[in-house]
Amino acid sequence: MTNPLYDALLAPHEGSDRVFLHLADATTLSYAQFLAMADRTANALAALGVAPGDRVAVHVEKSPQALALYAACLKSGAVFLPLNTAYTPKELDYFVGDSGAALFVCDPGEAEAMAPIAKAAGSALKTLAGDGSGSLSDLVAEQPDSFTAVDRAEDDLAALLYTSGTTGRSKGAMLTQKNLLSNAEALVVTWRFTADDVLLHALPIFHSHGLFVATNVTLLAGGALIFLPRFEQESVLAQIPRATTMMGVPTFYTRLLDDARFTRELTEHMRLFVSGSAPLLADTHVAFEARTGHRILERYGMTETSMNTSNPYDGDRRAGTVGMPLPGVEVRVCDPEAREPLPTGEIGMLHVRGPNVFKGYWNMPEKTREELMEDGWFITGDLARIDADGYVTIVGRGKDLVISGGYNIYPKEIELFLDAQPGVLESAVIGAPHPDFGESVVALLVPEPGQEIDLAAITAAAREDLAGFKRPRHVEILEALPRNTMGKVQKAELRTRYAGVFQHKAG
Ligand code: MCA
Ligand code: AMP
Repeated sequence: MTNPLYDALLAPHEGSDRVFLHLADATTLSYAQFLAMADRTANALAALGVAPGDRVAVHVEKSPQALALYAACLKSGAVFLPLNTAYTPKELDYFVGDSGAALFVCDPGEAEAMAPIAKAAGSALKTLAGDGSGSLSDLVAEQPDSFTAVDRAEDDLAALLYTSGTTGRSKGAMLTQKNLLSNAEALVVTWRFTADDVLLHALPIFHSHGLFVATNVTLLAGGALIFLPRFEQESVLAQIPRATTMMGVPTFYTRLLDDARFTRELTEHMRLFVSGSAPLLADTHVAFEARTGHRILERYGMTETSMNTSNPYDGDRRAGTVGMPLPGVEVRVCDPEAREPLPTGEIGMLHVRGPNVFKGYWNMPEKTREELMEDGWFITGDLARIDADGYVTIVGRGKDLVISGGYNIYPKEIELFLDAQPGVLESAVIGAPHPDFGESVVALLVPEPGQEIDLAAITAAAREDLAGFKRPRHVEILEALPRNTMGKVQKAELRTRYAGVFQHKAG
């Protein structure tokens, strides 16, 4: 028996003195040091009673120790469940409870607030800070630095990643060993990653992009990461000279373009810039090439599928498209209702099939059946066109989704929150173009007859209940929402009406 992810991503580097992590404080961690840290962490998980298949929920700052916790889960067969650091206790309560996590690791500063959540879910609670300290680290420090990898089958779960849902309830995407490994393999080949690569890593590690795409690809290739705690302009500019590749959401690239220090000279040595998680405007693609001489390679993925398509490494990286299916991945465009393939070039619902497609939603068999068809095709919710030469263009979304700085926000979740506020009869939430985040959230509120809406109170309540990136950045009170003859709120009209709301507004 084997453990496919451990065997491919970690085992080849056991004992290696090569640098795996370049840290912001100019220190480094070799593969051997990192893997010893992972082994001690795996022993700590075992000491806490975490068994293969158990979920480990993780709400911590980005750090080598947090990454070692991921590696420890892979090696010990636990299911890694990373959570956005912006989530509030109210949001976390659902994820920890729904997943039935055996262990919940949080920041020491929030341990008190998290204790009741862990207790209600029956999870052990340990802490880990961004500087690597905490009660988990204390336990890890006492452990031996060798751990025998636990056997895993291809179909066993490696990770559970929650994605927000159209109904307002988040769904846990079950990702298997095979899902993650097949995707890393496809990306290493497609993007030509080697042991010589040094990837500038400024993404969070609680999402597919920073965790699986950037990290798994680097591990599989045996390269190194410049592991920054977050995207921060100064440190990114300072580190670019040491990197060969960078991965980011479009906001990273528009911010860099806004800085005169981001020049052709600074980036001349770079091999590759990859963009994804949100649409890269064709204008940004063009401006980036004009400034640096590099054509950003745009790819397209989802939490449920990891990466699906990519522009070619050699060949035409076409602005505004997301390229062709990765090796082993099939895509088709179908009629949204009939679910039958449409002729080439027509716009319809994009379906994806392949070893990358997840196993289903955690404890949601009906949702799984709705979106993952029996013959393996997954209905992405994205509207697309496939040209005769195979290039896929995402033209819009069939799902009511806002993507802000690479984070997904489902309007329904915000509407449910707003509707429950005193004085609010109903609400509509839409995304409007935003110069920094691509899109940001606009909320339109209708008061109960004869009542006043207290916007300050709603803002305060939003701070309690909603992660910062979900909070509306523009709120207006309307007498009524525009509706069609069927009584349905006309969001398209609202989107047109509020399209310019952030264009001249900072923040
Ligand atoms: C932070 N804020 C945001 C966002 N991020 N508001 C809207 N959208 C955002 N994305 C708010 C905070 O709540 C705070 O508000 C204020 O901005 C400053 O926070 P700070 O943390 O300093 O912000 P930042 O450092 O400027 O962060 C922006 C960022 C970050 C660098 C673009 O959001 C980021 O790293 N995004 C990457 C997301 C990502 O990795 N997505 C991949 C998903 P206040 O002041 O009110 O408190 S995986 C995926 O989509 C699929 C699989 C795929 O294809 O990759
Ligand atoms: P997530 O829930 O984070 O997995 O977000 C996945 C969604 O992000 C997809 O369904 C798309 O709507 C969007 N997305 C990811 N990459 C791209 C891209 N390159 N262009 C357009 N949309 C993208």
